[in-house]
Amino acid sequence: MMQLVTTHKNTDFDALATAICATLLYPGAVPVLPKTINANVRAFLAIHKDVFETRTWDEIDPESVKRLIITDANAWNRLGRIRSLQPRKDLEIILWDHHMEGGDIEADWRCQEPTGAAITLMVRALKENAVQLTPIQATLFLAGLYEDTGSLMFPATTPEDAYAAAWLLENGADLKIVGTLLRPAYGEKQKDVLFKMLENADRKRINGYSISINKLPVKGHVGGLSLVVNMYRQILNVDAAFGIFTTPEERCMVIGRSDNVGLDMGAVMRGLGGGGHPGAGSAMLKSVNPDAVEGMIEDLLFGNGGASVQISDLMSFPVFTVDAGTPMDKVAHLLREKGCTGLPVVEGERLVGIVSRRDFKKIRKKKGERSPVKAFMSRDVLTIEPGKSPLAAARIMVKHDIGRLPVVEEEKIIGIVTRSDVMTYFYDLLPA
Ligand SMILES: [Mn+2]
Repeated sequence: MMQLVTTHKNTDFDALATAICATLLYPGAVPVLPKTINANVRAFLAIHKDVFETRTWDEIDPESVKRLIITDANAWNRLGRIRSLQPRKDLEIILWDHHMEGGDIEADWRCQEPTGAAITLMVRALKENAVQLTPIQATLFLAGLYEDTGSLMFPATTPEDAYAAAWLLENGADLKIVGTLLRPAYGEKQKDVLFKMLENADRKRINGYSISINKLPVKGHVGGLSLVVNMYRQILNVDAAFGIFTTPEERCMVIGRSDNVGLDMGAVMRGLGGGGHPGAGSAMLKSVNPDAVEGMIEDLLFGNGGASVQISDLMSFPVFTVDAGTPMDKVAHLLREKGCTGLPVVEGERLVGIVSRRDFKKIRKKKGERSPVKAFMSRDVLTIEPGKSPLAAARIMVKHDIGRLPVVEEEKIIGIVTRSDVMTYFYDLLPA
């Protein structure tokens, strides 16, 4: 029985690792790689030709294939020419993948879970079957795991990814080699693009987020652009950076990178017909005006139901307030009853001040307790608008050492956001 293994186009280390790993779990299976392979993976294969034998689709007799094992991909259009097998009814398909969305491959058997790297799922099977690894295999698998999880730092990383990494290290994976394999492909071409981007760099602030959208024509194929966009983002120190790269063939490649706090690149890129995760995403567009793409990005980020998290998503409401005419003894009673340290003071719906426990020290005479709160409240109240970012709220809280911020829209108080709301958000504890 002829068994083939294949994986996705633009093969990265996780894809190669899973394809090679499949040959261990399915003895006799032949790995067939797509034509487009990432530069660093290609370099690795050139050196390890004798250790990891792979084939191209031309060397295979399609009729002889009885079983197809697909790794690190769940859609036919992610595969190379091997997808000409798609109409075959008698083909047994086995699928190993960690992408959960957008798949159209109907497998007879599948292992599909949202781990950080696909190789993690297959390491589980290696452990269960007590498969022995050579150090070179362990090293390749760890390179795949580290590449897809950003060395276990990407937010999609799961505990099992870390256990799998530990097991691969136990089995002889060499971190020095992994380091060389994953060293980013930052060469002359990439340097050129980065310098040009920096020349016309501009930053803007929208709703408390800092972003930069850079439009640049490029000639021919330039790899490693997502790395360049990420370096650009770090140098500009913005929450998100976008590169809109246009080619003479009227193609437009959009790449977005964020620092993972509040701006979802995957959501933006899905809106442009591409994909990705919160930290990184990309999309390929045909014959569009880069200025129009810029507008679309801003709309996808900050328009209604946009890809940015806003204060209005975190704030509590309705807010308990006191009227400016309320006597202080009644305010004291309310504070005790509500168990809070301060209360916003309103005139009608307009926020005019805030009263806290320490304002009671200003009361000198006994009859002061009967005076209205507006005589003792503090009038310069820091507030935030509902469309601002959680980060903007955190900055104000840190700078002024305050624990709660009234959320104000057109002078009306519509909610309150507390230090714990902001913390909860940053630690992803929002109720689903
Ligand atoms: Mn992967």
